[in-house]
Order: sequence, then C-alpha cells, then structure tokens
Amino acid sequence: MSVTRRFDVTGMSCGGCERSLTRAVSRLPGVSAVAASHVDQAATVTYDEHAVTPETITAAIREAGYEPAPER
Ligand SMILES: [Cu+2]
Repeated sequence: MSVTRRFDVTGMSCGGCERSLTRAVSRLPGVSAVAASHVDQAATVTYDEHAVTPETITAAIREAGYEPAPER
C-alpha cells in the first residue's frame, strides 16, 4: 500500500538542492513520488511501505548531503 509522508529536512538552500534530494530519493525502489521544498525545509515522499522504510529514505536524504529530522 502506498503512503505519503512528510520528512523534515534541513540543509536545502535552493532549487538545486531540491533536485538533488529528489533525485536521490526517487532512485529508491518503492518510491513513486518526491516533492522537496527548501522553503518548507521538507520533502514529501509517496512510497510503498512494503518496499521501502522511512529509515531507508532518511538514509538516502543524508547520503545526498542533507539532514533529515529524527524519526518521531
Ligand atoms: Cu542548493
């Protein structure tokens, strides 16, 4: 089943950051949509919760060079 979840992310400062984060997260199997906003300091991700976990998504965000907020 597909879920949409908002991840708080710090460190994005422009559209280029939004694109690189979007590219990094979109690459993950099970992710169907990503909308990153440096203004909101957040990324909204739609994913299949049986194919990918929030932990994997936050790891991809961190690998891309941005800082995801801790899981709540
Ligand atoms: Cu940037």
